[in-house]
Amino acid sequence: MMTRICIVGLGYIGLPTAVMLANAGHDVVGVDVDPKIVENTNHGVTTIKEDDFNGLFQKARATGRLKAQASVSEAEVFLICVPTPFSKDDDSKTLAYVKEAAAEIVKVLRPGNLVILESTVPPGTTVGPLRAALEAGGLKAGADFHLAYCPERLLPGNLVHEIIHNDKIVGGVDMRSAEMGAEIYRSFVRGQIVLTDATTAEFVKIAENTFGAVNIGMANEMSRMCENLGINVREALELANLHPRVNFMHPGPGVGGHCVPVDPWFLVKADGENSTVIRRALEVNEAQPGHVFDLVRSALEEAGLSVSGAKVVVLGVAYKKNVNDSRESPAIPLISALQQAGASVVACDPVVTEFLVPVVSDIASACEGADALVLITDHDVFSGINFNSLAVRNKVLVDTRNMFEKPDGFVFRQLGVGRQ
Ligand code: SAJ
Repeated sequence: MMTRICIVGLGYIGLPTAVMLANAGHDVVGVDVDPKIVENTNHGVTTIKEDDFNGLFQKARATGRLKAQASVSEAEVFLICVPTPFSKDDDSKTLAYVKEAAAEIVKVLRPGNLVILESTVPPGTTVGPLRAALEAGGLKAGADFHLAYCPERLLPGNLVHEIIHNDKIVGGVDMRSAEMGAEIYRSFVRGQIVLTDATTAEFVKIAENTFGAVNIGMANEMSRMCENLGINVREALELANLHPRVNFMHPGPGVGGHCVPVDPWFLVKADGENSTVIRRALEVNEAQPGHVFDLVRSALEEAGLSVSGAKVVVLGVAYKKNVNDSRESPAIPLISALQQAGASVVACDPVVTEFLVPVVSDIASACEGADALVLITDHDVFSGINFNSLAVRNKVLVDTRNMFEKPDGFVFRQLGVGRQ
């Protein structure tokens, strides 16, 4: 059945969802406050670089059922996919965009409509502030209109596959709302669609990213232990993972991206008394770039150099391999620590084009005259580097992802690998 759907927020989640719904036969209007995004969407242009996405986007446009515009208009279903920024010392921004979206929707909300929130939010938001904002127009959620929370859980880099095949949690403020939400997603989701209440669904979303943060935090702690014990953390954790009920993730230079280092703070903020393990894991992960700095300093010292005055090349500024996204990347605090200690830093990343400091994409020219190289992101393009062909001034390499073998003649440090 064709439904008129208005999606507020045409970002990394909103636009792909709009595309899937239009291709499934719905009449979709996408709304964004950024006029550039509206114009681009209407001209078939997007910054989302994901396998198979562009084809689906162009197909949706060709149906004539996908349009973008600046303001919210009447629909049967409203989907909110806006950012929910987090700041440790200022809670006021988190729900600002959700509330703005709700205020726009209220103006056109009719009895029988369904409103779905996809953005990650503190548990209690849907039945609390969102419901209150939507009821400001006089209609009651659950009685006059329907309201559900349906979190996204898409992995950047595998978006198209996951938007179709992942299981979807649909949390309603009442059963009818959850059932109506499920019906919308059923038009393109092939994974299971599981119904629950809105607050459980909000909690589940954050619990998923908390699992990642705590697991990686444990691996990062163990990587320091292994350095002290003179063993290799990756080998140790791979062997531990042979146990049928153990599943360690990997240690690394720190945790970036817009989800894993951020979302668990919503739980810590909401219930600090019961989130000691979670808070500690976040702090361990946040301290990891400082540990990488120590590895760089100790490797430079072994080569008779100091950080001050050294030219240090940071290989990779993306938060993870093969993506052009550097949000919350551990490269950011590492670069600022190196600069504060007097190093001159060159950021080298053939995948990322926009970053806080200029990025050099050519590896050989970035490394010319370098005193130390430090690998932060394990992009595939770095795997073939022939270190001895680079015109470095001093041979020092720090590998935070266990990507390389020790190149001949180099002082070599690997995160989580102790020296025996
Ligand atoms: N990382 C490690 N060790 C690992 C895995 C990741 O240090 O074993 C680091 C990465 O280098 C990166 C960060 O963690 O800096 C996050 O990377 P990621 O690939 O785990 O996650 P994202 O942010 O790209 O996507 C996450 C995914 N969630 C989880 O892995 C728990 C995705 O499934 C979520 O739906 C998405 O966040 C989201 O939207 O919340």
